[in-house]
Amino acid sequence: MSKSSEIDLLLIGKTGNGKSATGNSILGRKAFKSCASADSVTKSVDFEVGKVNGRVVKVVDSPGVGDTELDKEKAFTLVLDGLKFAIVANPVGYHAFLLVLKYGSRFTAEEHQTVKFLKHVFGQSFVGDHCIIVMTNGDTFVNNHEGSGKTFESWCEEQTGEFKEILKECNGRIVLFDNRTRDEEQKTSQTQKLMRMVDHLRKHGKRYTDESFENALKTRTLLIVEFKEPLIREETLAETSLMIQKLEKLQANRLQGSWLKQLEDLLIQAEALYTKVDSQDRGTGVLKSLKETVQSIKSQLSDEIKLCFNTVKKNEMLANKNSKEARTESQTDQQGRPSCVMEHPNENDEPMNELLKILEDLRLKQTGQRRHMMDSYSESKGKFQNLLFPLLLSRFNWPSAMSFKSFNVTQ
Ligand SMILES: Nc1nc2c(ncn2[C@@H]2O[C@H](COP(=O)(O)OP(=O)(O)O)[C@@H](O)[C@H]2O)c(=O)[nH]1
Ligand SMILES: [Mg+2]
Repeated sequence: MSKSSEIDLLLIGKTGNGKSATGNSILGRKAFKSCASADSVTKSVDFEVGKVNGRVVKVVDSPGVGDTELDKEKAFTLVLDGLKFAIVANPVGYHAFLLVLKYGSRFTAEEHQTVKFLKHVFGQSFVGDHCIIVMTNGDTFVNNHEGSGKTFESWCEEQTGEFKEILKECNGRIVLFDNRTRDEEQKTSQTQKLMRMVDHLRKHGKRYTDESFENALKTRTLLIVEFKEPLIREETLAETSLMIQKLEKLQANRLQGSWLKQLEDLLIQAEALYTKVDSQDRGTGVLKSLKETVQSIKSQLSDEIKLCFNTVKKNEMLANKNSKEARTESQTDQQGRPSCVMEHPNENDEPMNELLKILEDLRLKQTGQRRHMMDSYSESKGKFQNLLFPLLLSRFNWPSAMSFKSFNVTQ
């Protein structure tokens, strides 16, 4: 597919708009499978080469964007991989992207989403630099305006809203196609009109190449991470919720059994989770708040481990002090002197003071962290209220899991 043709065209657009039928009209033969049923839509990238007015034209048909399944991961991946393949497998690039729209179906929010999606995939300027709109169902247009004398051009000028915007962005490059016509003259004239627009783009612009696609990598990555964010969020919050529950259990049974070992394991788990979320974020910043949540749990675990070490240290020092006192007492007995008074009484209180200080610091820190986590939770809740949080709230009893134990130093 990499050999350069005189003209390379890529068909894009929503399933059912008539991409394959348009490809067939351009090539003048039934090259692509075009059908009314959504079951047999183009699922892979197909290309066909033909001669149009003596010029070699390559037409590439891609899987449709914006069909009813686009919200499903499988369909998303299929479309994205298909478009990627269409670009990468044809490194010489395309002279034009034919954005296929269907006359009669309004330029809806869904169509607008399709264009937005394609901009994310190909780069923000691809519509302005490389797109030609092919409006199919030209026969319906003619039937609707029969006798009114309205031309397609004047109809375009009357349009408002999103459609007007996209047409403006395309510098008015639009052509009406009737893919069902049997009129040879009409077949030729609509294809020739399209070819004139392609030639105009050829003269004034560059091909859309692999390099242009590389440049759009940032927006494409953003699109992918944004798409996957709800799922990553659900998985991560489920894992962090379990970690918090474990931490709370360990905090309630300090210094018992393999307490330290369990804490350390939990910290390793939190660190691994942080690394995972960080790599899933792919430098886009989309998962920032999620990373902060995991970071906060990591800090709390580190603090808990620090506390554990200090407690052990304190116990050791107390044990040392007791054995020193016992030794001093026995020496005094032997030498017959009065009992020894400790030289630096305050020094012996140091471990306890240190522990109290750590406990207080921890309490203050965790209170702050809890506030921060609840804030980011509320923020996310606003964003995803229709998606995952009601589910999480019910499934993981989130607010109670988030209420970290604060240490009461007076107890
Ligand atoms: N009436 C009419 N139907 C069309 C036209 N272009 C495509 N169709 C029909 O629209 C349906 C979907 O076309 P298809 O090329 O498979 O769309 P794709 O999914 O975008 O490739 C098919 O039943 C086509 O026959 C057109 O210009 N006029
Ligand atoms: Mg098709």
